[in-house]
Amino acid sequence: MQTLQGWTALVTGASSGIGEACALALSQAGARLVLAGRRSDRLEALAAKLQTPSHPLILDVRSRQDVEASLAALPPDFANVDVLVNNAGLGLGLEPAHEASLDDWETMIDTNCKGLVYVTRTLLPGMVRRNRGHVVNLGSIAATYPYPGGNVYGATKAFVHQFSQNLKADLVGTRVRVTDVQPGMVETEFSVVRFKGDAQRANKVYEGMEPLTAADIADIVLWTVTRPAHVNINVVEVMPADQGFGPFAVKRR
Ligand code: NDP
Ligand code: 8X3
Repeated sequence: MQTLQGWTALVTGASSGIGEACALALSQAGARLVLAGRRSDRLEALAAKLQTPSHPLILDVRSRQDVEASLAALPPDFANVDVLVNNAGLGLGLEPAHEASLDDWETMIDTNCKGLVYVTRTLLPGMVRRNRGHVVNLGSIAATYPYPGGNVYGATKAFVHQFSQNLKADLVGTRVRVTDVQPGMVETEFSVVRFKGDAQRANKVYEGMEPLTAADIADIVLWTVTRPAHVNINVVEVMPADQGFGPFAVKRR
């Protein structure tokens, strides 16, 4: 296992859920942290809990200009990012495609695809120049397995998967690694966001079953990052024991 002492990690969406858990785990392993997200109070509270130095970065990943400017202006101690956890993302709605909100679709594409690409493209040259780095992307089982209402959310995560594979293709021969972590159900604020603040509906998603926790996913992210430098974990797909696959739908008349 590699130690992360002397490494700098940047986690997008560190203000909640999987991102927050990843920041905690990477800090416990010795990395200094850039904590990116829109809710500054959450980032400040997390920074106070970490055992290593950290830098809260108020950032909406959908703004290419802000991404480029704020990453270029990172303080010297945090400027050489070795580990990028592209975690910021969301699902919005579960309506069928012909009823779903086009605004929601656009927000998911802007965040999950374009935001992830902006941050990656901005930080990647430094990783290649230093010949050291790891990009961990938060994909989803929704990239592979379709479900009703998953329409654009699943498609954004399929983008994340193919982008991860193609990054790996471009980075062969460098010591910059790429991993796509694809979780199933994880109990975070994900469903509250998906259902626009309807906590009752969100709670029902996890009722009567044991979902994954954000710490379960952080454990996997940390595992991928701490493999020896010559080992690249391409994809990790993980589900709760209580989740499975649906049968094909058949409409009988
Ligand atoms: P949460 O809603 O708990 O966390 C999402 C994080 O993303 C928040 O910290 C939020 O921060 C941040 N975020 C959202 N939009 C933006 C934006 N425009 N700019 C910057 N940050 C943003 O959900 P999870 O922790 O569950 O989700 C994290 C990732 O994991 C997502 O990519 C999600 O798709 C993926 N995932 C989640 C699963 C689950 O079942 N929970 C399963 C599979 C994948 P803030 O609002 O402060 O900006
Ligand atoms: C989130 C998991 O199954 O709700 O990516 O799409 S799921």
